[in-house]
Amino acid sequence: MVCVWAPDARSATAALEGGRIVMLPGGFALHPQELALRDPALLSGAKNISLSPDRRLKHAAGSAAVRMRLKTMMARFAAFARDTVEAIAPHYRGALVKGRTSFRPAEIEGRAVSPLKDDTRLHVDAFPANPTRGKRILRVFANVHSHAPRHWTTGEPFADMAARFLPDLTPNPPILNALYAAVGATTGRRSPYDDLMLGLHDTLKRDPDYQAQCPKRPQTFAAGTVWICYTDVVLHAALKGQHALEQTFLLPVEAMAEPDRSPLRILERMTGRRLV
Ligand SMILES: O=C(O)CCC(=O)C(=O)O
Ligand SMILES: [Fe+2]
Repeated sequence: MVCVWAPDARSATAALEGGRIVMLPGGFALHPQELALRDPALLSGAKNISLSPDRRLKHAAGSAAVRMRLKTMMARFAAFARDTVEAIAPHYRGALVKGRTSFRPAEIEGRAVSPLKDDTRLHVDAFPANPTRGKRILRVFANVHSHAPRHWTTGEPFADMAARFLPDLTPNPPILNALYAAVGATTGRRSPYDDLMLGLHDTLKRDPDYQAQCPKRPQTFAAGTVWICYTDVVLHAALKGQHALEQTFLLPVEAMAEPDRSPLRILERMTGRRLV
């Protein structure tokens, strides 16, 4: 079973750390004045509108009033997401580092994107320009469509996938990662962990045989539902759907209930070396 419905606190933390998706029947709804924001015309030059933790809105078109409404809606979702994670996984209280909030008003299906940006291909998340240096990527999603579900597929367990692809990957020479940081191509220096995670992300998306033949399971998120998972271990592809909100949190591995289940520790065991 990949999805778990509204578990109690101990089991939610264990489910998330075990690579499951925790689903909640609701809890976040748009306000009446926000309904009209569900409009792909508000996107400007990107697939998502984003709000940074320091409250800068990016990739949003529209008047100052519309942009203010977007900001208010996204900030409200960010607060909801934190309250929700802290309620279902109290173990993480005080340790969650807030990342970006995103609003996704475009239909996924049929969108033209380059292979590496194509989230309809199964992948684990890794941020090319924002290395996490081992921190977990925990994401909260809400389907705010009036009625249509959002469709994902999920794949095999992380360790099975990593066992298949890790032998072909080598971390960058440290000098290259230092250079990326020095020229501002990355925020902070990439670690070997970041190299391997991005390597897995890219290798998966570029491998049509794996995409076609790997184990897959459909996941449907009905309009109104909220779901939470560690997208650095859950192999996922978003196939179809429109109008979602998403909040990213980073969590230090030491703040997990079971740090050994982190991709950092899994990859360190598999490679026999320290990766951060
Ligand atoms: O938009 C979605 O439903 C998920 C897309 C995705 O793969 C991601 O945000 O990491
Ligand atoms: Fe993803």
